[in-house]
Amino acid sequence: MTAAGQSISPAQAPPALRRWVEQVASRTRPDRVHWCDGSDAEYRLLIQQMLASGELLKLNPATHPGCYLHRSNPSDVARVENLTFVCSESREDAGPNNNWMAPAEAHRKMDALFDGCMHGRTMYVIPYCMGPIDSPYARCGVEITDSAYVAANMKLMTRMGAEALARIAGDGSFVKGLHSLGELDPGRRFIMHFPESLEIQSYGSGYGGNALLGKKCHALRIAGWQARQEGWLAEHMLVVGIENPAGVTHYIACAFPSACGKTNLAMLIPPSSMPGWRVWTVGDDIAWLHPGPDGRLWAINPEAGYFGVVPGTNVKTNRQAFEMIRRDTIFTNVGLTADNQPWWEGIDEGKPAIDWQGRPYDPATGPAAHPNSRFTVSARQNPNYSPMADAPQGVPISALVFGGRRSTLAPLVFQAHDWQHGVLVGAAMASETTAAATGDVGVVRRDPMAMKPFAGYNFGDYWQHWLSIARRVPQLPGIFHVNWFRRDASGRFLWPGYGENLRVLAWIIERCEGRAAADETAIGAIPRRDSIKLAGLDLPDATIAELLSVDVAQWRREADEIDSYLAGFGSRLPAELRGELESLRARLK
Ligand code: GTP
Ligand code: SPV
Ligand code: MN
Repeated sequence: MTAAGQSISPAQAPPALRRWVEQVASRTRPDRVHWCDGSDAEYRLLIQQMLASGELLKLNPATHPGCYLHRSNPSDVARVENLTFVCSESREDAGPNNNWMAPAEAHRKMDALFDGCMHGRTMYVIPYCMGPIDSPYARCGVEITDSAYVAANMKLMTRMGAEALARIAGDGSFVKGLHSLGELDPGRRFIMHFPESLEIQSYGSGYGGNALLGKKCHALRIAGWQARQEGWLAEHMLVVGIENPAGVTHYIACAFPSACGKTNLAMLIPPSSMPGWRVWTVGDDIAWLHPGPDGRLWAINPEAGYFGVVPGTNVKTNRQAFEMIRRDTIFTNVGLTADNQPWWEGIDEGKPAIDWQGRPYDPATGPAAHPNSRFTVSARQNPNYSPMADAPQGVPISALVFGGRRSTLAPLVFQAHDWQHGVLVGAAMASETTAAATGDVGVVRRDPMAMKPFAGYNFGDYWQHWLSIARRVPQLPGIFHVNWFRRDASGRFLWPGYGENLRVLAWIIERCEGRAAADETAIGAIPRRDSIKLAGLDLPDATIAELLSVDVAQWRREADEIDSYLAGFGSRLPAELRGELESLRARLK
């Protein structure tokens, strides 16, 4: 069976792929099979079909050309961490940080769910490449899905179609991702990972990281497993180039938990009081980091688009992102104005008429846009897309930055003493939960390296792997920790954030160049007041002092909590990390 309009034929696929597609089709029994070629014409066709079926609504073409709204089922608006499983042969390999199910049991469960589930639907076969097509670090996969929305999003988010298929034929292996919307019933929803057989199976959700399998499922959970075996890292990190007024560009990679500012930092606009500085986006969510031939750590962005948080985006916080999503963008779960423009909390213009569920807007029934509403847009629409973003070898990394959303405790910025201490700083990260996943919002939880939801194996082994990077990379990047989210007693943010974050990044880069001054504290090196560029920023001295202070009594309690968290990993916890924690405690005495 083939569908009209497709321009690649199954005959071009390697036999292993053809066989798998046939097996899936005979289990799921779709009415049609469409092999995606990744062309613009195919994208337009998908859009037309979704407009006809009601899966998409066309937004005001005068103000938002090429923009569409998709409304999710209201029970399907975020990642579902409690329904996400790592199905390794051994439970210990998945670790206490993952839900685990035995592979045989998971396959039985999923086979039953997939049985006949695509009857009446089209099955899309989506070959995709994570990373530049010609990069030695790129990896391919194929997602089979019965969702046209997933196919259209994959076109924007990955290098999808004929070129990926050609690379798969050459590579000889690929990640097999099988996805069905099913009944969108939270009681029949599972996101399963089989790292040993490079398989992902996802049923019952059409949302983001649950359904776009190239993203978190492949590029973090499965790739992370492979990275450990092969000596590299797959991380929940943005990658950005910071160009100073002398024209020197440093690349940094930052791990912040979901909805904690990666896209915004990756697209940062320098404040007017920092003339000559420029920021270049390489990636906004995921980095694959490899020891390079020159002894440095190099990064590629496996993705080709952004699935970004909409609320809070406005001309002041991020004009660049705001302009980028005025054309050729798919919006998911935003509200609408009376003249059919997208509307969200924090847009700072217009008025909502319809909420994200399609009801007349009523503030009593909640926000107009869902707090986890998103835009999907091709990275090529970003005016500051780095010319190095498509480089096959990636970019060399000068600094790694961890960060969380902490209203207290964590200072604006500090630097780890060395790599091993930096691994502890990452492992000890904690952050207030956000709407990016189902569950409570605003509760502090441990989120090591911003990977709690995404590490596809035991965190104990993961930290050991991080420690081993020190032996593989002679010129290690510096490791830092930032916090843009400190609040005062009345709940207001102490730090203005967004573009002003460049002041902190400038200090980080100057530390890496050995130029900026710092005071050593128990937790790490903190900027001297005069070594951080504060000119043009109207912040009271007392606020700066508070942002750069270390409350030793509070940190002692934090060290106790870190201790009991790390103890949960038992014998898999690396001895070096335990030693680092003991050193931290000694410094806090
Ligand atoms: P994921 O896509 O879920 O991984 O999120 P992300 O880390 O890319 O977060 P994003 O940049 O989309 O920001 C999430 C929310 O935090 C948005 O509502 C932003 O407006 C807000 N935000 C981003 N940066 C800052 C900042 O520096 N300060 C403050 N106060 N808020 C910020
Ligand atoms: C995140 O939650 O970290 C995201 C969005 O980037 S999702 O694609 O749903 O994972
Ligand atoms: Mn993310």
